[in-house]
Amino acid sequence: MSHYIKQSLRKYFIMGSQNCSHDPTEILESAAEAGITAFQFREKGPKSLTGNAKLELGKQLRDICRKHHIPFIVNDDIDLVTPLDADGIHVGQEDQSVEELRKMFPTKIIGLSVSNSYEVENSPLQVVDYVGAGPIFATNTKSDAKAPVGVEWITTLRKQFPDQPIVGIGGINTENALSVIEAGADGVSFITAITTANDINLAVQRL
Ligand code: TZP
Ligand code: MG
Repeated sequence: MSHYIKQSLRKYFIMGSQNCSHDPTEILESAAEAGITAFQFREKGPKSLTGNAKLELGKQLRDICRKHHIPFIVNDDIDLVTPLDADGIHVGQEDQSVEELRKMFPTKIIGLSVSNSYEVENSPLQVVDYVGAGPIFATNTKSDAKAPVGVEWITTLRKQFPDQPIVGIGGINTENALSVIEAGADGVSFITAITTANDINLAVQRL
């Protein structure tokens, strides 16, 4: 399981329609063709879809992931996990407890964001499949993002948890992705590195 998770975290693309200047299904299709290894549906914040429109977009994006054999993870929306038959769910520190989630979804992938040692000490990491560590670099994508923690946060986590699947998040692009991997992450996750790329194929290759 852990080996499969680590491989899936390698190039982990996250987005919702609010991040896209054109059709999100086209963007995901291009990214999947180019070789992303996982996708997270994060439909939230200003200009995001709600209700049935959100569900319908989720289904389309899920089908693209299925076609390309990559895990489809939903962000926060516990209510979407079953209707979308998602492969997993990613939550932050302020969301539903991961112990509760594990009871609800015994076999799904569960990811948890951790930004500092306090959060790590107070999180039951044994029930999660991977941690998202960040924001590593400054980002404008998430309005309530915490201060950047740098690749040192990856180094710290890797020392403390030699076998834990870890993915970096926040401000990761084609120029700095390697530094995140070199610090010990299993992979990188990113929104704007793809949604604003002129050439999605090239951006995924470089990442
Ligand atoms: N969580 C921490 S930073 C972030 C999220 C969802 C946004 C990442 O977006 P980008 O565009 O890759 O910096
Ligand atoms: Mg959240």
